[in-house]
Amino acid sequence: MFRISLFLLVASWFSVAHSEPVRYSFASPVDDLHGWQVIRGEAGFGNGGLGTDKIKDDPHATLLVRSPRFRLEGGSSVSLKLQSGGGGPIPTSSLSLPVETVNRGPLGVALRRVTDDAWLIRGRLNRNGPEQEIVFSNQKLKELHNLAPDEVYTIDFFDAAHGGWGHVQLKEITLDVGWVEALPEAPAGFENARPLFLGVLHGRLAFDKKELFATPGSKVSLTLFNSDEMAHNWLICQPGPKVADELGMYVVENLEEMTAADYVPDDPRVLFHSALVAPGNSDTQFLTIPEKKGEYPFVCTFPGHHVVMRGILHVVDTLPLPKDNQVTAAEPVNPYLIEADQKPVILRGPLQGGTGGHAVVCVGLPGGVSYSFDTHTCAISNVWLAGEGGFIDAKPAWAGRGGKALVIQGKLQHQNPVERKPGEVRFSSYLLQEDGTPVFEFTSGGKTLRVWAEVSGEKLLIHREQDAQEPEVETIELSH
Ligand SMILES: [Cu+2]
Repeated sequence: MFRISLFLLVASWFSVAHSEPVRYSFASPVDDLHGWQVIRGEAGFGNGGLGTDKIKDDPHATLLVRSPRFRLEGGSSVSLKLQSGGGGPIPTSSLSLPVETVNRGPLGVALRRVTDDAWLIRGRLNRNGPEQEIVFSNQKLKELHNLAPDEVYTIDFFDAAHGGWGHVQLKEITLDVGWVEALPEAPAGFENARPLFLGVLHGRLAFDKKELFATPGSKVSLTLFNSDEMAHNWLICQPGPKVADELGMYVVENLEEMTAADYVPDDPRVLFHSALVAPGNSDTQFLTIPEKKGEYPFVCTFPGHHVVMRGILHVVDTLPLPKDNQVTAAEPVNPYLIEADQKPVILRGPLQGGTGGHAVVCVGLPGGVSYSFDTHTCAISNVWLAGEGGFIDAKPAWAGRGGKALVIQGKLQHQNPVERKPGEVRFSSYLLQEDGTPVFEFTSGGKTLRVWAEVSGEKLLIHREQDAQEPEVETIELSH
């Protein structure tokens, strides 16, 4: 009979934990938070996704939006699509997020451990502009799951920036995780209790945390998830170096009495306690933290566990920033896709795609028009429109050992078939005009020539000037 009821508990737990990947689309005009919560600021839908509703670059209250709670499983995955501003460095905890935006403040997403607000994986756009995908490393998620299988997380999306590109939109997120069932309904007065979670390290007689923190007199909920193979509980005790040991020993020495009492001694030093939590089950208690600051031991009193299965609840005036060395930043899928967002970008190197070459200068203009100048033939060799991910993929050239060619991204509009004989022309240099675009200078038969390109409506005008005479102009039609 006992075996059967235990099985049912396990079954109910895991039926909740396992689910299909969930894809949240925040693309406007859907205008639906899908159960996410606005923690700070004002959320709005515009510009193709979830963000602030203010005039985007102006100062505003920091926006913080939070996903429902989940646990990681062995094969969990998280991917997000963001667009617009890249923002500044992201702090290691949501507790450090400014209340009001700052110039070039943080914008982005993070994996938040609920109990201490640590942002363990953080992600942001690596450039301003169109949609980019950010994927949290599956390896990192797996490591976190192995470290603490019962741990509870949220995804946080935030905008704490103003100034140029001081806004961001969350367009879509796909989460393949184990959803955490809702906590029991809070009793009156505990509606805003801060949720704390304890889990168990499998087979190691240890909680997944040695420390918890709370402020004097605050309301918290404390949930014990137990995915271990044996039962556990927690007692929070009066401060004192021997209290946890003495309560634990009392249980061991009075087993018959204590088994009937779920291993909770009737002792005034026990301030709070959980139920006895069977494998695969959970228990939530709502607590009012004592007014007196101090170090309150928490301990499992299942017979014998108290020797090692314990920690400290610190009652302190200010919640500390989480101590953690596991924080990582999420890389956008390909950070080497180069884009010109605010001013022209110039890259030199061998080029692949179109009329390739070994010594090429590539120019990407804001708006997507891109071209290359081949320094051997001294001609504009390719004209193309940047694609979704930018105008050049620099990964082969820059990643790893690098040294390979830059790769044209997007739609080729024009290739220059001109082939000059070696020695016919000699490249000198390029000079930058006021708008940041280059003028290429070279010599041929003792004469100085210049070439530059200019966008005019749906056309690219290529100017060729010889010895400061009136330039001739070639027009290349651009089709999107
Ligand atoms: Cu235990």
